[in-house]
Amino acid sequence: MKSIYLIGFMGSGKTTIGKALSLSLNLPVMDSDEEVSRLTGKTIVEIFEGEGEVGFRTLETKCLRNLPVENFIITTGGGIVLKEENRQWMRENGKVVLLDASPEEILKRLEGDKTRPLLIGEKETKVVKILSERMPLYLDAADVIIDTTDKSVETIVEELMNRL
Ligand code: SKM
Repeated sequence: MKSIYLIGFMGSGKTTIGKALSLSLNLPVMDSDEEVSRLTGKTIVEIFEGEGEVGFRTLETKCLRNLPVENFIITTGGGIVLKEENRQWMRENGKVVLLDASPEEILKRLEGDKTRPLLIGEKETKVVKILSERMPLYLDAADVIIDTTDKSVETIVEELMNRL
């Protein structure tokens, strides 16, 4: 089967759902952020500090194209949809699932998380702003949309499996 790309904002649950889905479907999972780190030997924070967001996006696009397009679950960086070529790549090569969550839920899940360079400072304002700017791009890429707000991991995975 074609790979399943999980997309969504930081804190939308891609990593957690990716692992649970991997067990349910018996498919391995890979993560685009982890691939970027593996390729460069640097953390995402270090890449943002050294090469800026533009440098990171170039590496992210390169890594996306090297991830398997069959029989894998691919969890993606929250901004992977910013590039039209990435949205197109995922649409053409896999099944794209958007994990949606309200800004309130996202803020709750990201409490104390210091690994997100784009959210340094006024986190609340930034989440609302970036999420609303990106929503059209997430919707453009997605084949399936799952609202994760106030749902258990089991419920989300069950819903997702029914809609694949
Ligand atoms: O890919 C990382 C990075 O921190 C950028 C990002 C974003 O733009 O939403 C999300 C993270 O997964």
